[in-house]
Amino acid sequence: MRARLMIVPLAAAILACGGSSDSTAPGTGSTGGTGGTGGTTPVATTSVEMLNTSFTPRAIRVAPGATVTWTNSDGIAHNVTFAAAANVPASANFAAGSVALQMPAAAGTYAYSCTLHPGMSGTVTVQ
Ligand SMILES: [Cu+2]
Repeated sequence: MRARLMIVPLAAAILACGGSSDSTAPGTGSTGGTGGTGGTTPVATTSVEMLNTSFTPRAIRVAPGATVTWTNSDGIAHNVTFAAAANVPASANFAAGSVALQMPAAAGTYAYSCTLHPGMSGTVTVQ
């Protein structure tokens, strides 16, 4: 009985070692994922085009408080709606022309989307 009880902790220790080396591998994987995000390096611009139901460029980088202009080239209605934390008022739906919105003064990456089209999203990085 006691001998078995001693074997169990040993087995657990071995499993723990295996587990920790396994968790290292996913960590490396997620680092690769970060590299993938790096693939969408924010573009320094204050102009975003709405085309083919997507924002182009999808990720932009602006100065604090900058005014960003979204131009709809799609011929169908879109909008620009930031997450509430950004404290940027949502645009109306518009099918042509453009809308200009002032970005937050606080540094950060702010996600926004078109609420009419799931998956139509972008980010503004203020820095
Ligand atoms: Cu849309």
